[in-house]
Amino acid sequence: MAGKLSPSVMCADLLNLSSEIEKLDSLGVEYLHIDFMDNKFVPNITFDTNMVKCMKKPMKSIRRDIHIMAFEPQQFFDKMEIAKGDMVSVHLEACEDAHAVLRDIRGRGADACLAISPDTPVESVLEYLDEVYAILLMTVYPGFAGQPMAPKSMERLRALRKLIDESGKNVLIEVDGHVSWDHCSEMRSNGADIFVAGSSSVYGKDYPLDEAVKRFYSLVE
Ligand code: S6P
Ligand code: MG
Repeated sequence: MAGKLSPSVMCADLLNLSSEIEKLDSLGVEYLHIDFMDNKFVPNITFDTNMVKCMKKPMKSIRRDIHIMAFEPQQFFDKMEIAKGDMVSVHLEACEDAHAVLRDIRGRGADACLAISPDTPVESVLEYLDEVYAILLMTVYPGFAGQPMAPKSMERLRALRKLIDESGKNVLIEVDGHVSWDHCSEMRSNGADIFVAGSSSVYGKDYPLDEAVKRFYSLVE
């Protein structure tokens, strides 16, 4: 399977959100990465649940990749109108009963994913591998765009890929945080499948969006 792209909408031109989404859609990008924050689990706020819901409107083929950085994330699912076609990540560190939360996501027909922050051991996802579509491996500390990569991120990615492969389960790995032009190919060869692209790649100043997207795909084939 070729690498899939999930541009981080918090890095896009927020005053022209609809056309930003339409542009990605017409370029054939698989996912739109939507960071939702509660100002408790992480010290920041981005979009409210209504905005997360509204982002569905301009979408044709592109799908929502909703990354929920919030305690007890299931309280937001109804308002976001989570449904078939969505991919939804919740943080292991933020759920009292992650099994139940993942079940809730799957029950809505969406792809359920578990996110882990840089200080959470990769082995902690083992007991969830039967229940998830992907593991979202944070390669920065959640909360902000534009950060440097967290230490040991590449080693953690390799270790996670090995654990998943040895388990025999078909689980994808999504990487999120400083997935830069310099790092994305190495992440691909270390086992990442879905790439969250933000200010350090497609939303940087180096290339117009269409060129940036093409360049990204060529680096993560
Ligand atoms: C961080 C968030 C990420 C960022 C992304 C931005 O809390 O989960 O999805 O939006 O990391 O990309 P970059 O290239 O600026 O790190
Ligand atoms: Mg994110």
